[in-house]
Order: sequence, then C-alpha cells, then structure tokens
Amino acid sequence: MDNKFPKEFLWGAATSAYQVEGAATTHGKKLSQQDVINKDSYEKFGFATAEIASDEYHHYKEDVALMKEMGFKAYRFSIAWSRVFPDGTGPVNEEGIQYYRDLIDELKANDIEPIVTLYHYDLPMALVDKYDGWISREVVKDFEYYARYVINEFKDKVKYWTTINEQSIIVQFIEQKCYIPEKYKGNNQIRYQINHHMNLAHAIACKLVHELVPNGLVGAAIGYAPVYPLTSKPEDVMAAQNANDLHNQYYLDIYFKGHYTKSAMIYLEKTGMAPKIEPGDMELIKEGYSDFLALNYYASECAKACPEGEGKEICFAGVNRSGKKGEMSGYETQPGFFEMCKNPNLDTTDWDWAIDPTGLEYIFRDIYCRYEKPLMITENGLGAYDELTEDGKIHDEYRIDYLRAHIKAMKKAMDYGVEVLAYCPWSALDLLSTSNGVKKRYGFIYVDRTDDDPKECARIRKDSFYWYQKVIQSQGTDLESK
Ligand code: BGP
Repeated sequence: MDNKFPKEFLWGAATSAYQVEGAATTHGKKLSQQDVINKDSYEKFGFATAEIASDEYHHYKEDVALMKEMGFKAYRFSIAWSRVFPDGTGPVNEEGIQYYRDLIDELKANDIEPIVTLYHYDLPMALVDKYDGWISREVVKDFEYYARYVINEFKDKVKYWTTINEQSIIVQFIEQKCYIPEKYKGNNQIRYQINHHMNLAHAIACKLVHELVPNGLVGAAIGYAPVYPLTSKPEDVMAAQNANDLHNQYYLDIYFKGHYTKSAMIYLEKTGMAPKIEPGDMELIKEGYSDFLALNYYASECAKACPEGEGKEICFAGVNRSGKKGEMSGYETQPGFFEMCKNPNLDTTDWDWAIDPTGLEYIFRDIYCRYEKPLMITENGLGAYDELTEDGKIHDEYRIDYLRAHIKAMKKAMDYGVEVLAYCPWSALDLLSTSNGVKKRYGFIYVDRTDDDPKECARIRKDSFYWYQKVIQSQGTDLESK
C-alpha cells in the first residue's frame, strides 16, 4: 500500500466568517444573528464577542502567508452574508464583496484553493427582524438572491462550494446557531422547519453552482457524529439506529436521495415536530443534487434505549460551558426512540467531546459504501486550553496527537477504497468558539487575545504549525517529526 496521500490531495484548514473576521459592524457590514447571539454570551458567560474575533479582516494577508508557509493547498472559509448584503437583500456592500475578492485573489496568488462555504450560522439580523429569519419560508428567496450573487461573482475562481454548514447541529443547538425570537422558545417543531427551509436553500445553491460554475463541485458540510450503542443489548442497538436515523441519515438522504428518512419522519410526525412541506419542495430538493459530502468530524456519540412511559420528556443536546470535564448540562432524550449518553470507553476533551479517531474511519467507510460520492473533511480538531510560554511558544502536543490519529484513520479508510479529496481541520488559526469563547482554542496559529482583551491579536506559530508543515511536505508520510 502506498504510504503517500495522492499528489492532488487538498491539505489545508478551515474557519468561518464570524468566528475569525471581526469588523462586525464596520466597512459597511451590519449585524448578523451571530453578532447578537455572541454579545449575549459575553453578557451571560463572559465569552468574547464576534466584534473583533481574530481580526482576520485586517490580518488576512498575514494569515494567508502563514498558510502558505505551512504548505496549505486549500483553505475552507465562509462568506458572511451580512457583509455582502448588510440588509440581507437589496444593494450590495461594495467594500464587503471587495474583501472576499481580495482574500480569494490572495489565496490564488499563493496556490491555495479556496473552498467556500455560503452559510455558516450568520444570517443577517435584518432578516430576523423582518420575518424571524430561517423560521419563515421567505428566507429561501433571499438566500437565493445572495447565493446567486456570490456564486456568479466567484464562478471563475472558486471550484469547491459548500452550501450550509451543519444543519444537523443547527437542529440540535437551535438557540446557539439561530436567533430565536421569544415567542418560539420551547417550540421544537421550528427546529425541523428551519432545517426544511435550509434544505430548500441548499438545493438552490447546488443548482446554482451546477448552472453557473464551469466544473464547479458542490455539497453540504454536515456535522457528523456516528452513534454507537451503549451496550450490545438489542434495545440499545435499536436506540443507536434511531439516533443515527434522526441525527445523520435524515440529512444524508436529503443530500443524496432527495427524500426524508422514513423512520425519522414518522417519529417527528408522532411527536408533532415534523416540518410543513409544500407542493414542489421535494422536487426542488431532488434537483439540487450534491457532488461530494463535506464532513465536520470531531467526536462520536453514544445512545441507549429510552422506553416510553417512564416519565421522560423530549429534550435536546446539552452543552459544557465551563470547560471542566463532566460538566455537560444534559443529554438529548427522545422518549420511545433513544437517549444519548456518555460513552464509557472513550476519553473526552475538557468540554466532554469524545475523542475517537476510529469513528472517522468508520463514518468514511460507512458513508462512502452507501453513496459512493467523494468525501472531504472540512472540520476536525481538538478544542483545548493552550499556554503561551514565556519564550513565546505553544507546546500543543495534545493537538498533534489528536490530528495525527485522525489522519491515520482517514488514510486507513482511503486504503480501503474511500475517495477523500481534502483534509481541512478546524482551525487554521485560533478563533471564537461557537459555545465557549476564545479560551477554547483549535488553531495551528495562536491568536494572542483573551475573552476580555482583544489586545493586538498577534499571530504566533504553535508546535502543531511546524508539525503540520512536515505532514504536508511529506504528503502525509511523516506524521511523527516536529
Ligand atoms: C462546528 C462548527 C464550527 C466550530 C466547531 C467547534 O460545529 O461548524 O463553527 O466552532 O464546531 O465547535 P465549538 O466552537 O463549539 O468548540
């Protein structure tokens, strides 16, 4: 077996707009729902806001130079809708679109392939104010307006497009990912309604790429955690299948087969959470086929049986805000279907995410064998506390261990025939976490700031920076040197 990854393999890393850019309300940009949600997290938990984030807006040239130094072949990032169309629709913000032209040109000049995500959680707040955002079907036509403009603008420079980031995670963590007006709080049906609108938007974006971009390739970026049964008791195995159907299959079937997974839909109908589907919707979804699947893989999950009639109520995923192991606020429960739980066989991060490289090999094998479409990793990484030592270094051995194990798992899957186009771990540089501020770090590049103090956001190469440089230089054969 050849040890090397294919020559054309796209080594890189990922970020998203609101988590790195900053300049949240300057240069013509107006608020996105994430700017508002993160301001609230700052007030409640003391986490940094998105106002400055990693200040990539002002550091992008330096960041691209660092990516080049690491040897990147690709950079996966997202475009902020509210930077391009500050009001969601209407006139374009020239300065905003120019920022992305400059970023893409800078990447191309450095032979780094842009992998562009159209939507990464940051709906323009104007559309929330206008019609409650993704809850309303009206958003679909505004998304089309935005997507058409952006795809058309970059059709000659961007080949790889991902549509909507992590619909499955949006459903789970609805209030973190979407601004939900007070009157809808506690209404679980809107989770699946929002997702249905996103499926329409996803299909439209796929069609637009196929129509406008010569040789363009498009797919969704799914947050994918395989669900294992807690034990080999048949009831637990069945619960894991139910959880897989609702968390994973429900999305894959839309992207690749153009329909909703029956078992999951029947459960949603039974519990009053099913989306309203209008005539023509499913036809549109079928037409918006995907060329590949982008996977964001961090962890696997675990489920056990949850018999009906034991007094349990429907609840969705918990979150660990403290960054102390074991302080997860709860686990999703779908009575009669499944209950999520901790996997006793796996170690976790400080935020209780199970560390499971084999899970990556498992999902690659499983998904590829079922759909036979190329896959790419658009996120994978370890959220950790990093320490900047007195001599200006960051010894993030733990991150290297995590990434090394996942690259090995990916290679094993490839050796068994899985077609993988790219590995873009999370994240190129430190950024604002979706749920834990900036103290939970993921980057190869350290950004010198804290939750309270943005300082100058100076960039510092971590040990993992030099390690990844060698990985790329050696086409994935040298995973050991530092
Ligand atoms: C994914 C998101 C990213 C990201 C990452 C890590 O779900 O697509 O935006 O931040 O998870 O999550 P967190 O920031 O909560 O640690």
